[in-house]
Amino acid sequence: MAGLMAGFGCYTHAIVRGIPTSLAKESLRTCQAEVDLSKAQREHDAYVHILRTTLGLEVVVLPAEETLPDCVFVEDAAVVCGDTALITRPGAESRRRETEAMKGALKDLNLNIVEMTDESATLDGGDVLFTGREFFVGLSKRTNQRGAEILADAFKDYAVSTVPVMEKLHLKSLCSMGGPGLIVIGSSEPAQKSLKIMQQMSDHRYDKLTVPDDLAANCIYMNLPDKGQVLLHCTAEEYPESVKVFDKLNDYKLYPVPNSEKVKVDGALTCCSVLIDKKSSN
Ligand code: M3B
Repeated sequence: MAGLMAGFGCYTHAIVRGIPTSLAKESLRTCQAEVDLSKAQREHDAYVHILRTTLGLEVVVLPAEETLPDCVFVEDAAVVCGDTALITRPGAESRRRETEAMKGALKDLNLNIVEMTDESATLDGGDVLFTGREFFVGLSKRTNQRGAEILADAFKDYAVSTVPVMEKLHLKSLCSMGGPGLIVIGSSEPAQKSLKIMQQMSDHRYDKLTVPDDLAANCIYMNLPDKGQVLLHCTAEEYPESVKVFDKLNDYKLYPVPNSEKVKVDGALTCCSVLIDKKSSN
């Protein structure tokens, strides 16, 4: 276990992307809500600042593209594990071209690129949970079985299991990893059902951290050389009850990250970066 999980959460690089003006009105969303664009920009700047300045990652910023209103949500365009990058085929037609700039950036970082060319396959990175020892892929409105199969072909060293995503947009709308072997999970019935399925499908016994709000379960764990265990999570302004749970974590450096605007268009913390460990890949 120690061997298999060693290196989980270690990152050297992050890819992010600017917010286009078109996000405010044209980005896809499950609920109608008015987005304050300049607040969204400020929050995104703060997010990038934490990655680059506070945590010391090498951050590659792709330019915003007006014709791609959802392009800031880079997580959906690629899945990176070790030295392999799978370029996805996003489930929403309007998001397909988001992968072009992502592919260029991942090539520049010398990763092995695998492309999802099969036109029957769809996959959004937001449906992919990598636990350090296996993948869970949410089958959702955006991700299908064929997409999960292609992911399994791309990452042959790991088991891949599928989980139906009920109600929510993506698997990671209700969970994420909070550490090696630790699944952070929301309290709703669909979230709890998804966790049960993941537990049933795995040979491993995961620890769990349950938070009251599903969206608060989307956080970013890192293990960095000079910082130790790091968790980027929601703020007390947005989800006070869930923050109480994070605050109990010992041995973690906790960073609350404001995300009041991007969340209105279904974007959470993991959505806005693709994290890469170049130390593992060369
Ligand atoms: C969100 C895309 C929003 C498009 C990410 C993961 C879960 C709640 N308007 N994409 N990857 N979803 O976040």
